[in-house]
Amino acid sequence: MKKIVLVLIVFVFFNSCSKNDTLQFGTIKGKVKISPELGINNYTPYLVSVWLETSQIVAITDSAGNYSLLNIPEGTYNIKAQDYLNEYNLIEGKISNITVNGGETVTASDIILTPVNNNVNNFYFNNLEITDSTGYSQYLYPYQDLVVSSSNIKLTGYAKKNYNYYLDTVVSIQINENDIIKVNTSKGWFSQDIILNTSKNDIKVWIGEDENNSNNSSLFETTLVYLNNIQSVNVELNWESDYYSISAGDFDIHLINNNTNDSCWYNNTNPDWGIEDFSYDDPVLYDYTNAYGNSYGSEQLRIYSAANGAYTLKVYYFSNHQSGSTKVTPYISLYLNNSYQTFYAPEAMSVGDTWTVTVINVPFEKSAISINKIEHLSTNYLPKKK
Ligand SMILES: [Ca+2]
Ligand SMILES: [Ca+2]
Repeated sequence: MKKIVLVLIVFVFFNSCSKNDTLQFGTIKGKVKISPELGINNYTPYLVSVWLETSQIVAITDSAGNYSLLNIPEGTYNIKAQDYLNEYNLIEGKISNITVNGGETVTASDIILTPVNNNVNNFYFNNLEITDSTGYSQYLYPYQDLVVSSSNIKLTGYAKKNYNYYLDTVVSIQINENDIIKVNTSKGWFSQDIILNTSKNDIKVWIGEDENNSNNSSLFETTLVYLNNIQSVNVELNWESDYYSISAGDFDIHLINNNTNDSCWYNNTNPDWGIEDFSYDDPVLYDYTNAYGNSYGSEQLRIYSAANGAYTLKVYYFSNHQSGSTKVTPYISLYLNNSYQTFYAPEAMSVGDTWTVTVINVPFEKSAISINKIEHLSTNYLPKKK
């Protein structure tokens, strides 16, 4: 034991003597490479910064990735190197414990560059768009309902693994629950013809071949709506009185879905009819203010494209907000796609009367048949105002 301690003391003594005598300098040479796991074959580590940790000594690589760190005081060092694959992707490498002796040149092991943020935003899409048969293009946005005019469309975009600037990848596309389509990218770009179902199409696009789509970081979801046969409904309700013009009275549109017996009216202005969670077949009721600023003005009801079925249109005379006249004759303008009809109540109505105007059949095989029947204070089936 005593012997070992003595040897150590002698070693320290000689070592410190030589340092104090003259400061010695050496050189470190080496090479910077990119990790082969990234699959980036044509990366050139040219003008990459290389430096000694805990010193100001820096070098820049030549076009073969070689560097020389000069005039390094004797000692042991860590060496770092950094470069950018592109504006987003910093790559970095480090080697440790390289010892330099005075007057010598050390050849260090290669510095291997890998992405700094390997786990952050690994994947990304750009310029995802669809083009229909007429050449009309629209960009896609996540969780959007986008209406397209044909069932055959082209889906194009740019897809990359973030750190992998050069390597092409595979994009997987799934429409509703159909088979997954796999398409190779070319310099990141891909293009695929797809066929849509009528109405709603849930689109999923992700980077990679993973069937289970477990890597959700790359998942892009949106909805494309193809309506091959638009059945638009537009109802406008107006009325006049013999005394106070349109301010007299408050009439309400009731459009009843005969399949479900649900009514769209001012207290149920936007029910989900037809396909669930799909807005294009839902009615929307607009209750306008009148010339006096009251909310009981004219009313309008629209369906972008109604689901097949029968819809009964009624008008209810809720109340007369004016003193004076109570007898009022409302009228309906009905647009079924481009065909237009006007219906007048067959007689002036009193408060509490219900006018059954027509039944609208979808698809529109013919114009809506007028029923034009008024029931006087006899109906309790229409919802009451709260
Ligand atoms: Ca009303
Ligand atoms: Ca719906």
